[in-house]
Amino acid sequence: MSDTIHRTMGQQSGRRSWAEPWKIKMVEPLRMTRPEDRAGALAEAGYNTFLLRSDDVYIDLLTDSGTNAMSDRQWAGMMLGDEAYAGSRNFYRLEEAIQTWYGYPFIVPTHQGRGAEHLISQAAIRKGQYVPGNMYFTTTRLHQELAGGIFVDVITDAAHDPANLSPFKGDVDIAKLENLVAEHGAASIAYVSLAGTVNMAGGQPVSMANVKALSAFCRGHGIKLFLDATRLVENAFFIQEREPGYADKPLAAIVREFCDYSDGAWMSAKKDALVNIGGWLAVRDRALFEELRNLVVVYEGLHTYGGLAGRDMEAMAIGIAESMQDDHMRARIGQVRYLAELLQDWGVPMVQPVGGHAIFLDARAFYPHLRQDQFPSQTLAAELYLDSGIRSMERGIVSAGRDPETGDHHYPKLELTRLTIPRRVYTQAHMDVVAESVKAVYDARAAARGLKMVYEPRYLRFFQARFEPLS
Ligand code: PLI
Repeated sequence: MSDTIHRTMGQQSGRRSWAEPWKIKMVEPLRMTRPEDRAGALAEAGYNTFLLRSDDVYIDLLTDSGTNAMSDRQWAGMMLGDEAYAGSRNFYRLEEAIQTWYGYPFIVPTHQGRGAEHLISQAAIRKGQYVPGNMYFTTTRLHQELAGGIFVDVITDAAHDPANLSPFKGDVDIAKLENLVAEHGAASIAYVSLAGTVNMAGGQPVSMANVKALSAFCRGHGIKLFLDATRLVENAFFIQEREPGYADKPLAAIVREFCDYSDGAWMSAKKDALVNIGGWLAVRDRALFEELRNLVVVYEGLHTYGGLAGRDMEAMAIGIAESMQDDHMRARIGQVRYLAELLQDWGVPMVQPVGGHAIFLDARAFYPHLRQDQFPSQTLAAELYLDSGIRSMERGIVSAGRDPETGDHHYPKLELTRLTIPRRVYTQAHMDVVAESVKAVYDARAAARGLKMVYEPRYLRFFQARFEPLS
């Protein structure tokens, strides 16, 4: 039990609670849903929470991507949008923010993270090259594969075990990378792709010691190291909390040191950076930058807007600075932990330790009677929606997709349902409602019967696949 945030402390003397470092200025009404409406809406959505209308959702924990509440400063910044086609002043503000906080000299804006993934994959991967990474992410791996790359998972084994309590389950197992290089040669590696707080592993962080060792290994072999900085500030929070020598360092300094070990980064700004849309790609190498800056005009937009409005770049520049504030991050991750503690008290199985952006329920442990190809995580997401109108996301066999060579399902060890917490959006009372619904679904777990997939799109199938209940 955390000494800072347990709810029963209200009865104890000497209580010192934390609270969010903001207050609410505007509210967005939610629609309360009825059970009979939810059953119809879910059937119409093919039992896929991505296909629900948001009007049919009560508490939306599908994702923390683009669902952030912006600050009054960010909204004020939106009014300063310079919508010139070329050379918008907001681009220069964004460029300066990325140079200041992340430390890379050359910046390319993109409409969101996958736009940046597309560009870096096209520019830096040759057909048949390997792209080692600390677990796959759906869009990242697909862009690597579409560029002719072969993704290789080099994350530590602990990441695949929901019960393993290691503090840095996002670390690369450098021995796995050494083996890959020994077998195929350094020239066969396009680059190493390292994500902060590994999403598919449950938001698990990478240690500073690991990125340092990885950087030394890569430099020794002439291999580039690129970061997925989408949730790197959240990663820095765990370094500050868990890694010796970092307790007194501000998050901003930790982020900067982490980036110093890399050759470049991309980011979906829709997460850490507290905006609703946006992304970027940044590198140290001028020649690579010239290539990326040329590609961006083909796929995204001119190199000073990359598919974004000027006002979006302004909001992003302000959001980056806000994301680095220690008080903000303490409250953000504190809320995730608050929900986790409620659920843990009831014995609900989840990935441990709890990560930065979400609770990842362990659907295998929830539904041991379902086979993985009966889609336990998808089933759990459907049951939660039926119970209370809470929307969550499948992160298991459906998300893992198929092997491009064999066409078989990937069978990931982790079969998870993600309750993702948007930043600065919901209150503690919402978290109570969520916890109680998860408990109700857990209590009824023996009755769950699983799903069959009746429609499967070719790419990123989890977004649009349709299911029917197994009878
Ligand atoms: O959704 P995009 O295109 O802005 O970003 C893609 C992306 C890249 N890297 C990582 C670690 C992500 O988590 C990510 C998007 N994540 C989503 C949409 C999510 O729900 O987690």
